[in-house]
Amino acid sequence: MQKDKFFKEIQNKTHPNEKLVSTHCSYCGMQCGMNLRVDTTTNTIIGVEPRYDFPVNLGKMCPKGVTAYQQVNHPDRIRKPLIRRNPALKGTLEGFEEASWEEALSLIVSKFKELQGSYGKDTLSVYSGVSMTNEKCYLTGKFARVGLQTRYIDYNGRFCMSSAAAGFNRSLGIDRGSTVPWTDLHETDCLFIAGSNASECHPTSMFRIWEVQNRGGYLIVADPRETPLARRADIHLDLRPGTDLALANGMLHLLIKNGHIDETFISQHTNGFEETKELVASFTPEYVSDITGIAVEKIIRAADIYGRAPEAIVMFCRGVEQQSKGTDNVSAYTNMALVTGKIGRPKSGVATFTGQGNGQGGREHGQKADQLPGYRKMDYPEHVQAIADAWGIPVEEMPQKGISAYEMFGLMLDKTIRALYLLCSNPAVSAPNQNHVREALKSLDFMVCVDFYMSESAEYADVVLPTTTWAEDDGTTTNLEGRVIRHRQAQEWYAESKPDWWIQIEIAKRMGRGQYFEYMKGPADIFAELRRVSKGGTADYSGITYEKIDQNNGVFWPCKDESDPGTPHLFLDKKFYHPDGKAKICALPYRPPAEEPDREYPLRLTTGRVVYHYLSGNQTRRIPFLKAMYPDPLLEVHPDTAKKYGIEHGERVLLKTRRGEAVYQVKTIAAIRPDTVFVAYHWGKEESINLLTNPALDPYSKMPEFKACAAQIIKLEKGERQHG
Ligand SMILES: Nc1nc2c(c(=O)[nH]1)N[C@H]1C(S)=C(S)[C@@H](COP(=O)(O)OP(=O)(O)OC[C@H]3O[C@@H](n4cnc5c(=O)[nH]c(N)nc54)[C@H](O)[C@@H]3O)O[C@H]1N2
Ligand SMILES: Nc1nc2c(c(=O)[nH]1)N[C@H]1C(S)=C(S)[C@@H](COP(=O)(O)OP(=O)(O)OC[C@H]3O[C@@H](n4cnc5c(=O)[nH]c(N)nc54)[C@H](O)[C@@H]3O)O[C@H]1N2
Ligand code: SF4
Ligand SMILES: [Mo]
Repeated sequence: MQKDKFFKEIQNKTHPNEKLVSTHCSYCGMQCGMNLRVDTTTNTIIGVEPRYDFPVNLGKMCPKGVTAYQQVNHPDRIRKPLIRRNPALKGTLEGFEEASWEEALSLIVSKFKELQGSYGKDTLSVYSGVSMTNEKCYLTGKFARVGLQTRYIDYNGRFCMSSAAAGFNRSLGIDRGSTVPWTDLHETDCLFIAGSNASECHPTSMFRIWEVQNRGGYLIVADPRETPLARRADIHLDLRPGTDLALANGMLHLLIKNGHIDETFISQHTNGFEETKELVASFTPEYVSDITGIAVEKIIRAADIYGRAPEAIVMFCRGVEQQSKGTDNVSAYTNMALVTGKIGRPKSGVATFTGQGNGQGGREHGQKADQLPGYRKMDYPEHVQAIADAWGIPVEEMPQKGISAYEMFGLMLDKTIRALYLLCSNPAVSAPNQNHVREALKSLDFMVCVDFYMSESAEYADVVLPTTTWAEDDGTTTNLEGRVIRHRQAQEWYAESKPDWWIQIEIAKRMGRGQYFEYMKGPADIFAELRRVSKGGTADYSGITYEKIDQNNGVFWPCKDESDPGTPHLFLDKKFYHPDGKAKICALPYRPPAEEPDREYPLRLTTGRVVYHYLSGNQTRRIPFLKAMYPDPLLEVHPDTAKKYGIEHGERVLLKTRRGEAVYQVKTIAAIRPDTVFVAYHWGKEESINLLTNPALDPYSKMPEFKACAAQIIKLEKGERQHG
């Protein structure tokens, strides 16, 4: 209480020429509350302080968050639209000249019209991202389908949340990343966390996780690396990359065998148990140990602890989802909660750590190839009709569904897609199998890139449009709990940059579709439309208003009318979102990763993140502190493995897979399995680990297998490629 009073007092203390603007961090799904400090004499952002009054982070922030404000007035900001006058320089940052908005927009629209005239409407494509507000994400889907009238739109969440989405939809009939609010985490008795490096990727969750143990509860972690989270765990299930499905089935086998299941819950609220029970009968601890490499005793103990815990939450992240069976992994771990009935009540449930700032909201409102706002699905004619009606277009005008992000690059190469409008993503770093992706971008007849910095992807563009950062616009995001929150404009639009929604409205107008894009009040009008259009969908935002968000520190969807307080806990009424109200327990046979180690490529390569950088690194590699802390990518190798290859800590070696190779400096580290190596993916060009990754796609989510492929290390001769 005293702390509350203290923070209330200091929170509003500012310097004489300073105001605080209450908003949220630009980076991960935690969406930590922060105040931007604004100098009122110059009206510029000069710093940040954490917000103690936001219940998710309670005043905590990580190294990215406390330096995020430095993006806003960074000298690398693009100031004016850029047009590449010399197309021969494609693939470089050369050949761009500054232009007026009028000239840039006219050029874009004339090219789009010309290409559509020759090759049909679907020759255009849109590839977007979810570092944007709900307002922008929603508008981007409408911009593609109504403004440009193309079927080809997909987004970077395909590489992020798509397996969680597909798994949750299949198991629970709804895709909200967490069934409980984050304020439940520290009150549970057991956290079972698979494939998450929360200590580096969702750092402000950690105080809740430690609190579970402080209260006498348990932490179980499944990860091939001994992350800080794994090191503090009661049990570290140190599995081989790509073997989660065997582990999850093994947990189920033991929960059933030990009588830790809830038969009443299973019979009243689920389908599929008998079939699943039969399937997991063969997943004995010995069999699971053979596949995963985890000691038998650890498997038994983990199942026992989870089974006995009165309340427990199963959590996971990209470690299990970015596999060619990511969807199955999600459903298989969700099975644990369903057979034990530890779901649909406070302090028990399942949760994925949503990745990007608006990774949740951005996947609900129509940026996905097969989905429309409110989480409507294009497979259902009545859903398509509902949105066509809401948008006021004849249903015949609604484009067909498109295809997934990685598959779009194939269509660029075969010239089905000839133009790309890229925003809020940097696929020339973040997509798998880079050699293929870069070739595809290069093959385009025309490409627009919208960003506030030049990026590796902008090098392939014909026109680059400068946009505003998160701190220069109003709007909402939906955090990893499903809580809709507000971002506020703290500074005027930088130089000549414009928000993504402004640009899309201008292009739509010039494409002759202006009547569908009338938003006098900008984000507020777009949000009003989003609310209306989402009504009746699974992700129903119709009862959420800006005022209600302000009054309640956010509102959880679904929220069906203005008197509805929102839904922090899902399924309290034990009603799941399938038509019969039941959840699905899924029988999922084990299958190995798409590529297993062999004599030529004997190691398992897995990829991910470090605390100091964010995604493709385009935002964080420019922040002096973050760059100084982690300047270059490192290849993590177990000391025994290093010895076997005759390589030493600090040495530069060649890492190679069937798709590509790159030179990395070695970091020997005992906290990784000897059969596994790890590289973070925040760097581009010849340092990009995605030159090596496997684009094998999950059949349901179309998620690439970023987390497991076969690799070899080649020692370099003295002097050979020693300088990166
Ligand atoms: N610092 C930082 N934080 C971030 C981000 C960032 O770029 N930097 N990005 C944000 C985004 S968009 C995302 S999606 C999240 C990602 O957050 P996380 O998923 O937590 O991060 P990753 O490093 O991709 O992978 C997580 C863990 O999976 C483990 N792993 C690898 N292979 C396997 C496997 O086969 N099975 C299991 N069980 N584990 C495996 C890795 O060793 C790693 O510790 O982070 C968000 N937060
Ligand atoms: N090997 C490997 N590859 C991976 C992963 C992995 O674990 N391993 N993880 C995958 C995951 S989970 C993700 S989320 C993806 C992310 O990969 P990307 O989508 O490439 O991620 P970002 O670096 O966020 O790219 C965003 C770009 O948009 C800009 N930007 C930021 N905000 C805005 C905005 O509001 N508007 C516009 N127009 N631009 C903006 C930024 O400056 C940046 O250049 O990478 C995936 N790739
Ligand atoms: S934990 Fe995520 S939201 Fe919070 S400060 Fe760090 S990057 Fe920002
Ligand atoms: Mo992500």
